[in-house]
Amino acid sequence: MATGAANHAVPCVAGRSKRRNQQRSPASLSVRASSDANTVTLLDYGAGNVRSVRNAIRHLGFNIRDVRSPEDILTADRLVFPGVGAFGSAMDVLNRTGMADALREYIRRDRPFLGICLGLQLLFDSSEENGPVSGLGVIPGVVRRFDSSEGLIVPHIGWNALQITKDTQLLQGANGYHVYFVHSYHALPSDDNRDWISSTCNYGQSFISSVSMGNIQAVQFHPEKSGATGLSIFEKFLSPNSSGTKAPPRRKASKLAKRVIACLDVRSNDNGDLVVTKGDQYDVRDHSSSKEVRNLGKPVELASQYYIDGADEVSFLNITGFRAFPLGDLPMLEVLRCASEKVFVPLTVGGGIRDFTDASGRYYSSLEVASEYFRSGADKISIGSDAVFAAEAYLQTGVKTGKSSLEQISRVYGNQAVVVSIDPRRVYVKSPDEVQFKTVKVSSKGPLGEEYAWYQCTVSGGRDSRPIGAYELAQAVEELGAGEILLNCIDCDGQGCGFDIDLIKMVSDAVTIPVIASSGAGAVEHFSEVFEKTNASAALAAGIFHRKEVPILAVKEHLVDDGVEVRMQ
Ligand code: 1PR
Repeated sequence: MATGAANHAVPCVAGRSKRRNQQRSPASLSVRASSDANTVTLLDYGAGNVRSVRNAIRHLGFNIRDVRSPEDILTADRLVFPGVGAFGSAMDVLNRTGMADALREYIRRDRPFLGICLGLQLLFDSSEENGPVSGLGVIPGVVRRFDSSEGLIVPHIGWNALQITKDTQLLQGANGYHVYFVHSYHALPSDDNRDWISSTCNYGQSFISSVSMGNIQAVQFHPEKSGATGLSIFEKFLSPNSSGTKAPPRRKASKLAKRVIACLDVRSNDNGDLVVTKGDQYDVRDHSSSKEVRNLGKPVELASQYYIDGADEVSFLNITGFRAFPLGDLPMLEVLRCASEKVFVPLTVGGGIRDFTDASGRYYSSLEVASEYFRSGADKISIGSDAVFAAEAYLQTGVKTGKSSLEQISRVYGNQAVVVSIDPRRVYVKSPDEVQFKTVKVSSKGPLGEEYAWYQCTVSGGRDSRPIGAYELAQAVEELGAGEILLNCIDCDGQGCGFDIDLIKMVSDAVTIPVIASSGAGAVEHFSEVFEKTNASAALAAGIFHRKEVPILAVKEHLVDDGVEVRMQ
């Protein structure tokens, strides 16, 4: 399914940059792009979503000329190649269309080239991904999967620190800065490719985070999602004379940072306006006489502010998406489109991702719903209720049908693009024998002195409880293709008393994919506690940020003081 080509949304006015406003008349735009200093050629072979790359290029003031044929590659002045999807299918498309040969020739001529993510990996001899599969063969070496057998969390998702090994204009000043990665495969340094390597990163072992030779550059990370650091790297490629030199980082950075995520629960209020709301244990209505849905602000404005404030990611949860057809929710799609033009860190969106038949009888697969979210600017989608049903079916039958939304979406977009959001409620028991689900010995006893609890999953925003525990669900969805878990806790949501450490430890020890701890943050100390006591990769909060009780920067400074590595801008 073509997923990346139809990104023609009307740009949000506030997302335009200075250079856009100096652009030429429509007549001059039809001149061959290769002679236009403000135009960059983009190789989007239609296997995934490159909207974020397009947004970053436009934000930096450049026009985009799409590659339609191998000749467009050869006539490019500057070529950006953001590889998406699996290595093998990308090479199939490139070989079939003649673009592989054109790319090799373009690179042989030493023309300005920037490969991103898979766009770096494809330069190598081959990859183990569903293979071995031959690559473009420009750089000696094999692309391998990160090894999770010793407990390494795979995919490698998040902000890792660049260790610059070669002086290049592209990465000038970026040494020690965190940039955003999301991948399961990586290229390893060797004697044969040493001359190419311009930076490495540390994750389990040292892997190649960028290569550079003459005018050929490629990065494993996503400059378009790496905040101000990434945009400045991107700009140095697009406009080689831009200075963009950064001061050395204020703090030593050497590994994958723990992430701090701002979450926006979004729904329509009683007037039909889409607002950011926030519940207490998932109840989002005011307890005054009005009983209105709490309105804490406008989604795009808040998301943009959190980006500026240093959020490592922003999540939108369409909390009533389970009720209606999400593609009918055009304001939500517009929110995504506008946010993605201003927010240059990853955006996740969830709510209502499932198969759906509308009033006229037309059937939409969950994959179509997810594709629309991706096209509108999401980097990851998050599945709640539907993942619970898929996990229950899988645990009952032991069969992966391949038909669940989770399986379909992760097969097409990769598991790193699929988050499963879990909404569990604590159920106290006297003894683990009372239930068939995994229990924990709780830190604080239950109301009747119970020493144990299990965490019962719910669907439809906590309205219906299901016969499955959070532990069992987490393991099942990992097997079905989830790349990350967003672990909420209804008991703690909005309470400000800290994360549910018992739950988060249990789940983060049970899976090898990243776990985002959510619900209950009320003070900076709660963030250090969750990172010290559990294996969580990220911590998410909503209420304290919306109510401006604790700034994101204060959270990060506290974490740094406590010895937790985080991204500082
Ligand atoms: O089931 O696929 O349609 O997805 C629905 C999504 O909406 C799920 O991710 C579910 O968690 C979310 N959701 C549904 N109802 C609510 C509600 O609040 N009534 N919000 C809801 C869940 C929980 C967190 C919250 C943290 C942090 N929100 O994301 O942001 O608990 O809050 P805090 O820091 O203020 O404590 P589907």
